[in-house]
Amino acid sequence: KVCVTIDDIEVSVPRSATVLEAARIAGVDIPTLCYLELYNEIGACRICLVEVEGIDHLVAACNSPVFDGMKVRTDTQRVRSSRKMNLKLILSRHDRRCPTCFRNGTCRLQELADTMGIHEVSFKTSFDESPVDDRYPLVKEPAKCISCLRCVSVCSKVQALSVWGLVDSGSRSRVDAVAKDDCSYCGQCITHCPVGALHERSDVSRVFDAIDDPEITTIAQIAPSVRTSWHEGLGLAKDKASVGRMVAAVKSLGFDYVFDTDFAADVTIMEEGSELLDRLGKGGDGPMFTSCCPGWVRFLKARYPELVSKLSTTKSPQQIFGALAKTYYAKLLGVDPSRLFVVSYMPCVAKKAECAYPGMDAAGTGFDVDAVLTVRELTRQIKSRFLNVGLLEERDFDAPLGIASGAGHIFGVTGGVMEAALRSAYYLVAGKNPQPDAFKEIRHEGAEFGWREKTFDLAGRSLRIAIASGLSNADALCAAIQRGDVHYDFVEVMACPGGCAGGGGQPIHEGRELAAERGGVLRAIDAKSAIRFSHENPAVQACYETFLEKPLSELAEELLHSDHVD
Ligand code: HC1
Ligand code: SF4
Repeated sequence: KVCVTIDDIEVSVPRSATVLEAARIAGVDIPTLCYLELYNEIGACRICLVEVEGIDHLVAACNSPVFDGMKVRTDTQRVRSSRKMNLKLILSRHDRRCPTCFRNGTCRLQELADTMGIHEVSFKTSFDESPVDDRYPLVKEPAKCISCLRCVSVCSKVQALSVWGLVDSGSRSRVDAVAKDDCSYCGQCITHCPVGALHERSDVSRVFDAIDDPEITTIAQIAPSVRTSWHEGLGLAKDKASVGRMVAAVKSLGFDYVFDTDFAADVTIMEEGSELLDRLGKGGDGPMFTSCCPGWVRFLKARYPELVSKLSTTKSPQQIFGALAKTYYAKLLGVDPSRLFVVSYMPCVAKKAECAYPGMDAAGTGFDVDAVLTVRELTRQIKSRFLNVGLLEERDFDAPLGIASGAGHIFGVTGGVMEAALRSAYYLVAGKNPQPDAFKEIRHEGAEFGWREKTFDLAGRSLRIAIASGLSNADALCAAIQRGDVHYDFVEVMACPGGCAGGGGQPIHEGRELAAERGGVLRAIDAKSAIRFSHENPAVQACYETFLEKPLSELAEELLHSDHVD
């Protein structure tokens, strides 16, 4: 430990600490902009400048190490005016069209300009006027980029990809996509961008158009983890943000039916659990990979094409929902499936790409899922209708595609798909249920997500499983499988750290990672669920009895499986 003085406050801090960390220990707030703990400690923006006794120039607090006896001043006239000057220079290269920006209200640059008292910028303004390309689910707005390099760091360090890079030099240097085809569309660059330079393609108006069309029956499905975060951008207190109120809010937008993706997650388990036992029975070369995360599927195809055959052929719950909505449910309604418009509310950007993949058209209407909106887009929709959500009366999901088990709910948290699958696979092998929490050892404690492995006894049969979230963990796991260092029967991978709870379509909170907290909400919902097993979901049982017949039936294969080839 070393002794450091920050603005007359003496603190003892680890020798490896930075000035920023020491200040935080002392309870002194130093403003930051480009800084991202662990991933982007590069001092690029020069907003965290401080004065250090004995050093002539100001230093960036985020990447300057402390030394014993160090005396730091964080709020002198010189510090304040230098920070202001640096922020004005950054603002002069930014388009400053705040009122029409997706990040209006959640932008770190906007917040800093306000708190630092900058309400005019006299420098000549010049920003990158390259056109915006919105053909892809993930959109870059060059005019808003401040070259903080957070996207570059998150993409490479957390996701083991290098889609973003610094191009050109000098005053022309800027961040651009340098390996576009490798993009998994996980959206982690969006949730870590401090400004509006990166965002999802907006599909909001397409959805409102469908809702307003009297000829169209609109159906919404809501993904597991949306129920943990839908309120975050609305300023709605947690205790008011019940699942029933979320359903009421989505119904208020004008949908004819509001259903639960978690119903389809239960169907996924029926298919994927049966597929696993089938593959094990055939003694195939393991492991079987889960395939519900399109970010992971894109990553595997790009990085490890030789492992693609190990992906489960079972479609994701989003796509199973779409396929069943436009076949099974269209029949129940007596409506031509071409008159149905299915909208998914997802914590995910990659799902916008998934719904348009070849083969995701089981009903022959073009798309089984017509539009995918992120939680942020849901927030915008609710706000645009001036809904006072806190006063809405709670509503139930519609039946039957709104009935789900606890196993379906935990899909949205890392390890959840695995746990749900094991609960039903045990039943299929043993002919009786395990304890619902029999496989809880696979769960992560806290927010340190990574690669975990375990061997479970499945009624006398030993099953080696692994889970990973975050693509750098997935990368390490795939490399180990290829080297033959590890051997598993079943592997769950989610591209985003913590699973969909930490998804790239979730609300953004500068510098705060909420995946663990949101995941805990899903675990609590599971624990309180009357039904804990996918195979006990009565709506799923009815769907098989009256329509699909049984898991892996010819119809189930046709509607609910894909070979991931495109
Ligand atoms: Fe997910 Fe899934 S859990 S992939 O994260 O398998 O997006 O929440 O909807 O499809 O169910 C996302 C979440 C989601 C699918 C399910
Ligand atoms: Fe999308 Fe979830 Fe995968 Fe992230 S983990 S890419 S949010 S499906």
